[in-house]
Amino acid sequence: MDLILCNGIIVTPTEMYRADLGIENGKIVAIGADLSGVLCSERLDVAGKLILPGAIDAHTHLSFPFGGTVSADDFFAGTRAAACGGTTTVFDYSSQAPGERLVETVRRREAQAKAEGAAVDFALHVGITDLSNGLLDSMQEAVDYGVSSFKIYMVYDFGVKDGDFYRVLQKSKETGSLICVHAENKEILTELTNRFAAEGKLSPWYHYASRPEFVAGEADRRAIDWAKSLNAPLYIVHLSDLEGVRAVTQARDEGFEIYAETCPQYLHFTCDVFKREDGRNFVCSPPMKDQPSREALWGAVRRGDIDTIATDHCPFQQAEKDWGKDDFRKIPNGCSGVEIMYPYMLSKANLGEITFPRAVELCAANPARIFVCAEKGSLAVGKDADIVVYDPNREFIVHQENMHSDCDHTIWEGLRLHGYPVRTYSRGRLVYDNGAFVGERGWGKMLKRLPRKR
Ligand code: DUC
Ligand code: ZN
Ligand code: ZN
Repeated sequence: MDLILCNGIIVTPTEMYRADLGIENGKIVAIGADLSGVLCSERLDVAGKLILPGAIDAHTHLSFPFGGTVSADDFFAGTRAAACGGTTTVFDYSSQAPGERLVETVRRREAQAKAEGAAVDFALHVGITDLSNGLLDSMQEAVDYGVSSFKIYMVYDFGVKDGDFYRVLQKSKETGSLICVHAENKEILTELTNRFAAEGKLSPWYHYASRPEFVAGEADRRAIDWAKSLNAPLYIVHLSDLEGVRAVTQARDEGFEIYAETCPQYLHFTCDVFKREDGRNFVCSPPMKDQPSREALWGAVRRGDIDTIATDHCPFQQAEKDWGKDDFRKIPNGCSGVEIMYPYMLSKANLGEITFPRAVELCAANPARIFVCAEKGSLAVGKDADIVVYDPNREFIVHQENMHSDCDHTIWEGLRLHGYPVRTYSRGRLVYDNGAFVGERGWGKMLKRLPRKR
């Protein structure tokens, strides 16, 4: 074997147990109570540490053209940051250009990721923006190529009309794909934005005030109703609000295949951040909501009505955020998160707020299952050796200087974490070691995924 991690505590979605874990040619090849008799090139004693599957961040925007600029992290910088936070697979939301067949979007972004040099493995979802001229039929080509998830934006200039969303949902059933939706009511948020602007109310607080709870909740309910009417699966991205939690929970109780993702920023912050002097740095869509929503999200995380944690990682440089210092409409929407997701959730586990198996389920096993990444997301023989060694006793305070993104600030500045990853392996290769990125540009491969079972 190439490497044996000995004496660690293995964490799966259902249990934690002491074992040795062996790696060969990038795969997990053995898990056993005692592998001390097995020949290997390197043996690492990880007593007192947890051995976890690498996380999967199913929601990032790398090199994303948005808000008059491009997000700060390209495929290399974003995946370097991911590796240093124990995330070994990222999904990028790649947007279809007008008139582009969806498989062309995939090929274009795959080439871009290759040129920029991803440091860990990645997969793509495609944001559908144009359904003219038979482009709906091109969903099948993308699925055949290995991309079996698409996104619909109910907001933004590039969002699609309700009827097109409905057609995509219907087509997803035929193609074995999963539709992810950014649900907010565009008409209402535009009306509120214009009203506040006319009244000269342009501070970052009005980003939230123009997109309050009901703007997301109403759209969540509508999207879920359409999926229910077609009996099509639906995945709600970045769920942020109490009404949305209720809608998801109810639909699931009724037996519908509705999945929900939330992000650390909605679990940790409330809309109060928009009153801060640096409130513009927190502007993302949907915005963080009030305390009852935050509590509802934690409740759903604990009882299993939220399936995944992802980040919506889409950072912009301080100078770009400053464009909207006096006018929230000019702030590029998005924040950093990819490096902090797993440490944040694991720290919550370490503090007893959720269990370690639940953190692993939310951050690794569930995204692998929902988005059909058969080789990822769990510690089992035959899986890719995407592994995190976690020290539950290491205290860590987030500072811009100890992060690995190309962005020049972080909304997580000063966050105190209890426990932190000390090593990350991507397909058996060490990519992060005790504070330092030790991986390589271009190591990451694109995952081609199978369609979902129909
Ligand atoms: N929301 C953001 O904040 N940034 C990127 C796209 C999105 O929907
Ligand atoms: Zn979104
Ligand atoms: Zn997003």
